[in-house]
Amino acid sequence: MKLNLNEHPHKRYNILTGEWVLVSPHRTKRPWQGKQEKIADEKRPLYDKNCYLCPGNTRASGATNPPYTSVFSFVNDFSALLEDTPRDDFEDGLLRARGEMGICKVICFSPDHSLTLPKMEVSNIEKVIAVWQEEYRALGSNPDIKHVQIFENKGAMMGCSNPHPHGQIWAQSSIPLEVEKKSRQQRTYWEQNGRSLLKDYLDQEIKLNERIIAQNNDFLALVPFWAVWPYEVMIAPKKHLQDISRLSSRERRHFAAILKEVTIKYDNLFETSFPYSSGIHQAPTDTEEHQEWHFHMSFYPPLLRSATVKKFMVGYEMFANPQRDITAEQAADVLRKLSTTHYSLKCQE
Ligand code: H2U
Repeated sequence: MKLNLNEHPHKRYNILTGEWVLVSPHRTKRPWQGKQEKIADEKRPLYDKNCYLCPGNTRASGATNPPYTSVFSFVNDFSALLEDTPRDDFEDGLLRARGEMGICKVICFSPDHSLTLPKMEVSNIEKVIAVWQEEYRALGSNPDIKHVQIFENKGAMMGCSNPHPHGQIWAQSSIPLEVEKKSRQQRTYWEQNGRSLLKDYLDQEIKLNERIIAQNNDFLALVPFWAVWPYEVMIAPKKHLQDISRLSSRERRHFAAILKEVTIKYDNLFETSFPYSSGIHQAPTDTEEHQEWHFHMSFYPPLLRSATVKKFMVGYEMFANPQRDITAEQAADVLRKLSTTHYSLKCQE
């Protein structure tokens, strides 16, 4: 019998991390008697006097937000990493620790409390990307900062503490685990082939056209071959760019456009404000050149079957290995076919 990736249990290799995911396509045939319901979207006002992130409001720390009219970034009042931190090593027998310094920021995407990325104008998403670029440059130019992690937790299901559209940046004095794995894999490929690992992968995906869900002149959005989360998506530039600071204004516009397109498709999937954690992986900001790095943005959404039924990463996933049932190709097919008009605007089409 020959291995059929649509039928037989198999493992897929993640070229970026060097890890494997177990895929069980035959399990999608099992009966499901769980919940299927939709949840009504909460209608949010443009301004909420109780929101810590709305313009002009007082935050939990007592600081007051300016009456901002575009993107607004500030140092997190409850930062997980602090600038003024000893960076000594601690050793006691088998116990080891090390001081870690860093800077954490909150980025409000818009003054409008009711918005989310899929509902924002492309021109305003461009402004968010411009702030990500500035922050990456500014934080990364600090000689103590070796890595700048930009991310968004969207939805209460993902631990987001406030529905006001916002993301975070954690910049720190060492390279974190996920980034270190991707650095190693990309560096090895660069040294062996003199080419970018992710660029070669994207070129192969363009040829195969099985997992691509959206594209424009400068960007691709696809469900990676090795996706772990049911509707995981990666957005990456078609050109080899190490980090977001290198985007031209045209590329930034196309990045904003594809971000809107992907997040609209996500909302349309279960006709709900789709929860996810998204993050940008890009070249570390240590003193190395990092030619091997190809920046990309990944979306890890938990929902599986409806607005309320999520994939649980428990049991086998916790103790052994990540696992998925629907294949990356099935997920890509569903996402590709979804409308690029937000479901809330359907009756206005
Ligand atoms: P999350 O929704 O992803 O948790 O991000 C919100 C961040 O905003 C969170 O890290 C910070 C929290 O510490 N925050 C402030 O800095 N000031 C506040 O007044 C409220 C929340």
